[in-house]
Amino acid sequence: MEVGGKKLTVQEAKPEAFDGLDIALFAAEGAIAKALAPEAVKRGCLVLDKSSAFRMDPTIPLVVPEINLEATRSHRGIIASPNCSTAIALMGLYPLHQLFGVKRAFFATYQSVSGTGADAIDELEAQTQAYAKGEALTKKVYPYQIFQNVIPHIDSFGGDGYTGEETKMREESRKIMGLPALKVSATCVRVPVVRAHSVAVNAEFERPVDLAAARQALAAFPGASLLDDPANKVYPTPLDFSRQVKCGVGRLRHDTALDNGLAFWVSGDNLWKGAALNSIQIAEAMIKAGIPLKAK
Ligand code: 11C
Repeated sequence: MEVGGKKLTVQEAKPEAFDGLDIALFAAEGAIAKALAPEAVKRGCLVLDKSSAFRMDPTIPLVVPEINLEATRSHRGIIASPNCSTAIALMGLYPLHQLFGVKRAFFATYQSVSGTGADAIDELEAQTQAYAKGEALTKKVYPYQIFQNVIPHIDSFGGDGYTGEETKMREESRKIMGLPALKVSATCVRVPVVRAHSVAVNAEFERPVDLAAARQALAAFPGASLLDDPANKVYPTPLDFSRQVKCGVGRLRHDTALDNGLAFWVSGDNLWKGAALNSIQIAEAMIKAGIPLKAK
């Protein structure tokens, strides 16, 4: 394969392919991660895994480096990276939690089709082309047409009526922020956007929210860019935050339905901060902090 002007050799990921490696970035399905990560660990390799296979295992750190890098110190060879919508939402919520102490949070997501995969990008493109040509629209990936539509259904439904994606947002936020009793309720929605997820967050805090202090904290947080000047139409959008390292946060205002509440909006690249970039940032931050890559 040629990547960035360099020729790279692609090998099948067999157990012995991990011999002699320091770090492996896994971006495969859970079943593949479960089969191959222990093989890589056996060979002395640190696995940074993007799948959901290990995230809720209490012996495995689930890490966003701007939030809980310290959790990597206890790793036993595998470190999990969160679901994209969780990582993106927390780039707004965590710095505000540091300041005011979060008590409860409501998330409403606007998730791009690239979160589903390449087939879903093709489906949105094909439906757009068919509409432009006046042809019939077909669907395979989603249960409903995604072009000119939104679908309030991501992952499968659980017995409590929440989808897997909504449950991940609750459980992963609790684990990453170290707040096991945090009250979280999410509604996850697929929208006809190719790349970058957005999240509308309404959060209640222990202490009164000062908008100027909130803006200052977000502007100083390494994972966030503050874009918050609605009078001049300045707020983040998924198009502007595609292929961006930081997530955009804006539309800050007091929440009128919650005590000490704040409403805000976050957009971030689900394929970067929501996926491989977070794993790379974990490795970089560990090396910078002198945290051993080798399991104890
Ligand atoms: C989506 N967030 O947008 C999902 C994709 O647990 O890593 C990633 C699923 C995960 O459909």
